[in-house]
Amino acid sequence: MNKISEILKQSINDLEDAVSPEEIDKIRIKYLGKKGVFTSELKKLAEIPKEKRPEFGQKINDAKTVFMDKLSSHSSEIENKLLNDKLNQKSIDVTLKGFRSETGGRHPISLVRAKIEKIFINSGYKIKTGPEIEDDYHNFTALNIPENHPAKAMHDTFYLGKDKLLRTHTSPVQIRSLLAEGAPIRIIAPGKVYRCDSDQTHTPMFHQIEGLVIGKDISFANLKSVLHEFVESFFERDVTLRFRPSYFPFTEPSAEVDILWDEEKWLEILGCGMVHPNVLSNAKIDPKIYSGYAFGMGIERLAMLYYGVKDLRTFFDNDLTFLRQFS
Ligand code: 2U9
Repeated sequence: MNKISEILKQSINDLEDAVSPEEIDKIRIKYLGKKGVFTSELKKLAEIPKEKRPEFGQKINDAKTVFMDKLSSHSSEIENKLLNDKLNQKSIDVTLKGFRSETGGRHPISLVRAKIEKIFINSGYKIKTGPEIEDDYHNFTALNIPENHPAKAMHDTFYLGKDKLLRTHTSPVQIRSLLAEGAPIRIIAPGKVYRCDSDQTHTPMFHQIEGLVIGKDISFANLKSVLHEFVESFFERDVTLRFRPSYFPFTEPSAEVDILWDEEKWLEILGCGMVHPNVLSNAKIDPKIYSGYAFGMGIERLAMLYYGVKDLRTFFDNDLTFLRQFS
């Protein structure tokens, strides 16, 4: 029994002399390891008379508990001391400059979209948005593009199942606005559109802005002046426009608009026309009372001209070296 008290005393002394976690660990192994002092004492239980075993066993276990408590408290003390020493040695200079996280910039397509929106907002247009997943009626039928019409095939539609598709233009937004609000109306509809088409000049997703004005006595002359005004505000200079007769199922007459670039070549930038009477009727507007014009443009196309970007696909590569030029 006395020997156990001696061992405990010695083990506590050993712990008190220890100054590092490594030394603490050595002491733990010395006393509690497989061949450790307490372990060996427990093994000796078998050699002593049976009646004395419980008392002796209890004594060893009590001693072990005291030792382990001390080991744990002394170990924490050492770790705290080491941490405090470290903190005192390496004081923190709170006056040093911090690291500022880099801020991003807006994507060129967003910048051009905002620029176009601003021009039309200043002219009294309201912005309208709508779902990118549409149905056949709002994307085609209401726009005078009936079933089996070749224009429908032209649109390279992504179908999502029965009567669900990714809109091929933002025109369904205007149909929904007309049905909800009626005439007169003056709106622009910007947003993503989808066509199953991919090459150097086409991406499966791109951005459009379409405009729609319906009122009494709205004429093609109004359309021409609004678009001229818009193009000059956008490019911030005088621009020569050319209206070329064209065909869209939803407008009649229809035209494509070219601008004179570098005083030498004509570049197509948008399409437009007077809203087809069938489209007005489908949107519950009386074509005998109201008329209107509509136009549509691809934002990527305008962004390429505005910034001098040669390849459409660079807008979708997410290459930061390219994108940083616009922020
Ligand atoms: C309603 C009535 C008429 C929208 C129009 C165009 C002409 C047009 C193209 C430009 C380049 C699409 O992005 S592009 O490929 N768009 O030429 N869009 S008129 O006409 C409408 C829309 C809605 C109710």
